[in-house]
Amino acid sequence: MNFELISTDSASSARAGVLTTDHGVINTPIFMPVGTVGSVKAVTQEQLRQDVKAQIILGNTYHLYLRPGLEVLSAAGGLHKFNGWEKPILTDSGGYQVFSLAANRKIKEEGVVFQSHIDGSRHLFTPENVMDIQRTIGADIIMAFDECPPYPSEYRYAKKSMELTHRWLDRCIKRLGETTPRYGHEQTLFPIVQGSTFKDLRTISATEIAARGCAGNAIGGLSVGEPEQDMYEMCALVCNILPADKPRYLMGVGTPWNILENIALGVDMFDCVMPTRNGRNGMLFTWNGVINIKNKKWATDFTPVDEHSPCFASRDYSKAYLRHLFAAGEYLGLTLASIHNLAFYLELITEARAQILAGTYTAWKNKMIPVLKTRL
Ligand code: PRF
Repeated sequence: MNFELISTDSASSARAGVLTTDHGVINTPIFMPVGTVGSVKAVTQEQLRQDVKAQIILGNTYHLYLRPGLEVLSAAGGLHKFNGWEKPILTDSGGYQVFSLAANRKIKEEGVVFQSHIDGSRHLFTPENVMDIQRTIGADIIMAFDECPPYPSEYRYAKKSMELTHRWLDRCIKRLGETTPRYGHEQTLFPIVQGSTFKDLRTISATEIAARGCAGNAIGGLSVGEPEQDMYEMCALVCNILPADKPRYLMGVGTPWNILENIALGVDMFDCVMPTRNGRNGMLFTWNGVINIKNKKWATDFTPVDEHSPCFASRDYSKAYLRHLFAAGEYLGLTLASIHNLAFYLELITEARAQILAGTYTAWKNKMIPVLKTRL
């Protein structure tokens, strides 16, 4: 994997770059649609390519390991072959899902014992087997196995958890070094900074993670319920410590305005379920602000969902029609809302990149944020 920085904003830490993987090039900053089980919910791979213009998608180790399982993924020749997505894939390590989804989880030095949310079966995730599983899935970017402490956490717990995450990281690095890619393409490890909302812990964690010299770095443990200002403060602190010549990935963030603010702090990569999950719930993000499409006020509004978007799902269907689809419980509503929101996120981040390249990012961001937050 190679990362080339093209431009840095003069008034902020925003950067534009190019990340090259064996499955293709990613222009940064980038948003990665979430395809938890190897499918971005309600959206086809064709639509992701053509309409959303996704450059990379995310999968989850936890879900893919439980279903379809490693036997099927291995026989398929990896996730790219299995789901027909030939562009880059990043897999999260399960270090987050095991805490948010699994039952009866127990954290030990060795790893995490948990029960499947599907059938209650018992499993053990260790840094070593999580590396092996991600090798088998065949992701281009592999995440380290971490613990994401809840918010709020006691200082003592956050410190112990962070230290465990660092020890697990060294085991991840060792295991990955002892194994080889299964399908011929390169697989790159991103370690994850933790430390909850404690500045000294974040400083220690970012310093430790930077010292490992990995090809890219991630920031975890944010957007877990802390005030937005705390997220920005931690993100700024960590970005100032992580190496400037490596991509920085802020995990699980966030709203359109969160993304613009964190780009200004030096983040290059984002993922979040919000455009798809909230979309399926009728919440649409547009260039004019936020729409609740279920609202009665749209019943006879025959204007496009978002006239500023080139995407068919935003331009060729009216708010009234989409509201009707939601009211009638039609599957097409879920698909159109998901495609619209994802296309919007990709348009927004593509425009952010253009503004960085033009040297106008900060002024543009400050003008855009109040518009994006408007409740229509
Ligand atoms: N760790 C991992 N995945 C994550 C997170 C984390 O801290 C978050 C936190 N926002 C989202 N996804 N492994």
